[in-house]
Amino acid sequence: MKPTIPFRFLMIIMSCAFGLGLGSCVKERPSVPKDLAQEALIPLPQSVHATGVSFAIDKDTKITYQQPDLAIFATDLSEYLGKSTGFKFSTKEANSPTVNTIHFALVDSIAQAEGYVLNITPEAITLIAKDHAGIFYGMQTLHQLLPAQFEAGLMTKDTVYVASGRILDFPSYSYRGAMLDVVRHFFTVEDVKRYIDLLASYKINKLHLHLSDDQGWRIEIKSWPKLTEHGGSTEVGGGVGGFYTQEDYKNIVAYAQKHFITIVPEIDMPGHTNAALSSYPELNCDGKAPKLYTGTRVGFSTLCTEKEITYTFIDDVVREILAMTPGPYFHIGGDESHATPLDKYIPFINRVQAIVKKYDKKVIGWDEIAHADLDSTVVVQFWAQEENAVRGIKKGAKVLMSPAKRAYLDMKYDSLTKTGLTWAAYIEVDQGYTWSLEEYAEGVHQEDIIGVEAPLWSETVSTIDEVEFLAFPRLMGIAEIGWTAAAKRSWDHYKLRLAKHQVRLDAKKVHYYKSPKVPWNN
Ligand code: TNX
Repeated sequence: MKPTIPFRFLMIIMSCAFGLGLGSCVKERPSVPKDLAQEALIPLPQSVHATGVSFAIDKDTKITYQQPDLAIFATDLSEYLGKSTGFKFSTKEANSPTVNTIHFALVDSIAQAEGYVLNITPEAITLIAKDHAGIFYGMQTLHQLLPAQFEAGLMTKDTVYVASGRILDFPSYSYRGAMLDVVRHFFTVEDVKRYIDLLASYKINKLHLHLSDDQGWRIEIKSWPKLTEHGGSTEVGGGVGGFYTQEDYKNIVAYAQKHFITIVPEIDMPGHTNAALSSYPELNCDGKAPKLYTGTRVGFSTLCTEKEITYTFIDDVVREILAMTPGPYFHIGGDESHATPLDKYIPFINRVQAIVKKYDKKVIGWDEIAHADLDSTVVVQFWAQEENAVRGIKKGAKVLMSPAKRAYLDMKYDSLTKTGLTWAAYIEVDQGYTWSLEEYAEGVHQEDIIGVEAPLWSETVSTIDEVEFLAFPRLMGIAEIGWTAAAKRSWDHYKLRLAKHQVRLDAKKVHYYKSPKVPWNN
């Protein structure tokens, strides 16, 4: 039986009165929100000033933009608002906002890249930024100020109100990333796009794809076709694996670009290379190809660092991938090369760095690469050993923060979590949030750090639902750590905002973990 409205109302009152569940008394978002400071925004903006009234979006609201290259944002917003209201919002170029408009403009007065100012008055909403990314991020904030039904495109057929005030916002760090291991288990182009949609809405701007490992090779290389034909044919547990054709990869890159996300491709070497070694015997020092591997051990494989063919191979792979990669980075892996002696590892990493630089790209590598020669263009991705991060800094490199104990999304939440690993820690939602980049490791200071990245390794993860379960809500906390100044963040405030996001996560059909640490509304 479908409960009638009065019955549902009574139930809510009763569950409040009898204290059934912590969150059950939390008030619904008022239909005419007036206090901008009470809105649950994630990541929290750098500054919010409320003015106590609201802007009404109705059938006469117009969307304008100050120059032609902003037309796309106006069209996107018109479609987004149109889906849920049924109204047709006109869009046109205009110098300044008039009454009942939402207006976009680029200005020189905003200093920070990706920053924006969202000014909401009863007359107009103006979104100004220094660059397109800033307009995009202001738009993500605006989405979070609208009712959650909009996330699902559900009809409201009504005037919609946005609380008035001024949000001045910019990221603390320029690198706010997530990593997906598409090797241990393969994820389709559609899966990756779904992940991109979710990342972008929390202002994450990098997606690092771990494209090769012992268990598979996931990116088509035309000059070495067996890498995917043979090396892409399996995954952990013996499934059929899979790979991205070059067209698939370009498709992912283009989709990411539209969402202001830079793809960072990784080819892990000299270790984590069994799939490549199995595809081409000449890459092995003994000239013999090992069998494909579907287990989860690490550290047993290595490219033959003394053979010239190895460097021809790497040059071909790097060249083909970079020809399709507009972003500035190439990730060379470099982790857990236990089968490569250090005196061979160092010259190997040095040569590989030179190959990447030849194609005018910046090198990123896991923290072990700090043993090699580095310069100020190199980024050391700190995951395990603080002394490697410090070693890298002393050589002039920058650091990307991914401490496994806090930022690894493949770690279980607690002992009851079904998927995931435990080698670094259990990471409950509060554990994943209550740390800061600049205070995590001694000798790693704010000026050394380019940002944060949350890796999700997929040994135990084989569906996008499982990816979402491990990533959400922890990734929202990581997004805030990268965006919002540490001094402005607090778990007590964050957990309330997170609870209010439950309706949005539900609307987006995200398979998130209902952590007992969060006072969810239902
Ligand atoms: C360590 S983190 C690895 C990966 C595993 C991961 C599992 C890193 C650079 N290497 O090969 O998948 O642990 O959590």
